[in-house]
Amino acid sequence: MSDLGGIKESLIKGDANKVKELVEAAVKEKTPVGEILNQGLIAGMNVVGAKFKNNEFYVPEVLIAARAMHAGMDILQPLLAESGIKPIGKIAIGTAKGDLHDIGKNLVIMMLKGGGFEVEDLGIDVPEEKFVESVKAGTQLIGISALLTTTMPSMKTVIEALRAAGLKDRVKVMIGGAPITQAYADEIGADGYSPDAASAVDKAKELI
Ligand code: B1M
Repeated sequence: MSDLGGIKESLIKGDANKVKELVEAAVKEKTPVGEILNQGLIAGMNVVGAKFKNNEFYVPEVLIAARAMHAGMDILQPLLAESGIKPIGKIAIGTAKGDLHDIGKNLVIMMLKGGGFEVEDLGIDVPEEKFVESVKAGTQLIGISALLTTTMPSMKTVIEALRAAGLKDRVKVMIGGAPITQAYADEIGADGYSPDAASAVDKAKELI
């Protein structure tokens, strides 16, 4: 029998080799891919998210767990495409134009992937045109991360560009980053704000 609990626990511990080994074994035993994903990898990442929220885990533990999740996802990804399991939604995330900070953005991406979303990483210093293109290609939620007070205004530019392209009612915009607040999100017309990577998953589920 597949050790889905073992996958979950190894992911929480950040043991990428063990996660890979157990996911491979589960696939060999013909365990449905959705079960491996939901009861193994996503279940583990949910615990990591909760521990991060409660300050029981810090950034390094989350990054190590995320690496373990990737080790499992690398095996499941081609099988997921074949099995027709649909992700919860499609999200594109980038760091605001002019901003090179990406540690927080990468954490948010890891957590969203762990939460069952398909995530496109648009990278750092992302101009508004790139967000617009991604919405044209079917993205349902745009995520923008900013760490500098000087790059915060470019989040508003993205929202304006989406409006100008007539796409704003097709997509939700979520923002985050150390200097960002709910008040700022309200001010620029963003649909959501989340203070940390774990809450970003809840917010994305609420918005999509
Ligand atoms: Co920079 N930097 N930095 N920096 N840097 C800060 C942000 C700063 C606060 C340091 C300081 O002065 N005390 C300051 C900003 C001041 C301000 O604007 N108020 C600053 C500055 C000034 C600069 C430069 C201008 C320095 C210079 O060159 N003179 C320069 C700017 C470069 C640029 O972007 N154009 C610069 C450069 C750099 C490095 C390249 C050296 C490096 C970045 C490396 C990298 O990211 N690959 C760096 C770093 C590491 C920092 C600090 C030390 C750490 C940032 C970080 O990664 N935090 C930072 C000081 C600090 O915070 N102590 C600082 C950890 C990360 C997990 O947290 O990103 O907040 P955070 O993400 C959180 C939440 O905010 C949230 O979830 C994450 C996890 O919980 N979240 C989201 C983030 N994005 C989200 C998106 C969401 C939802 C939630 O939805 C879409």
